[in-house]
Amino acid sequence: MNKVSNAERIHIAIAGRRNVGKSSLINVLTGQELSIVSEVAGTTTDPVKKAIELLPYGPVVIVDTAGIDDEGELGEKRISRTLKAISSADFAIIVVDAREKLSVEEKQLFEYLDKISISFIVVVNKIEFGVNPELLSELKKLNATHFEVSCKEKIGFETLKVELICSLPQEPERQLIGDLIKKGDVVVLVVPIDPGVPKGRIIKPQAQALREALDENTISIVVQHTELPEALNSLKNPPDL
Ligand SMILES: Nc1nc2c(ncn2[C@@H]2O[C@H](COP(=O)(O)OP(=O)(O)OP(=O)(O)O)[C@@H](O)[C@H]2O)c(=O)[nH]1
Ligand SMILES: [Mg+2]
Repeated sequence: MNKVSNAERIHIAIAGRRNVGKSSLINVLTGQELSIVSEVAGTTTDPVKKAIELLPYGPVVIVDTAGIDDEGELGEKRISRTLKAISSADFAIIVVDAREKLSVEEKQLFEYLDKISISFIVVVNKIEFGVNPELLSELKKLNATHFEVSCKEKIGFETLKVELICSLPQEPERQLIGDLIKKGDVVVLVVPIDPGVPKGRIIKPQAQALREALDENTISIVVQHTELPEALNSLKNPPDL
């Protein structure tokens, strides 16, 4: 029930110029050394996907990408892969260096995201050196929501996480059984009562399945597995589900 395939997870692309701290941000956000970090510009060369649990939101895929200011023929190929990874994501985090103004590539990236209608937030990283006021006024002009952090000093992450989760697209709730049943079907729901579940409660997927069975106007019989044989024997015909 908890297994969610990568294709079903929300994809969050992390993009920006080389060396701004994209891979560092992923490591701090996840609390794991998932991505290689180094002072050499161009460390991440290809989009790297990592399936993670972004608590309390749930399962997501984070996509680390190569810098949007990469150079040379190979650099151009990397940029086009980065843009492809961004365009197939559901949301983007654009990382910028707190000391610098926006570069041409960054401005073009914001335009690109607007054009392809991908929501994003801006993370201003390396704030322990101070924040460039011109950068802030540029971001304000662009109406870009930004958060100030230091991946090195691990500053600003509580707010960033909360706001990131609020900004993510909400997944439409997937149906558990609703698309398997129709009006008038006889449905037997076997609901095991786990000793860990508090008295008077049933767990969320069980409640959701029951609700879907009722919404579809089925004839639902709810039993524990111990009463299942008796329930089946009491039916004239085998149940539809
Ligand atoms: N001072 C400081 N350095 C940082 C911070 N975040 C990252 N760095 C350093 O910046 C350098 C680049 O970090 P990465 O996370 O590899 O940057 P990146 O954007 O993934 O770089 P590429 O993969 O090369 O595009 C490393 O030396 C990091 O240690 C920060 O908040 N403050
Ligand atoms: Mg990197």
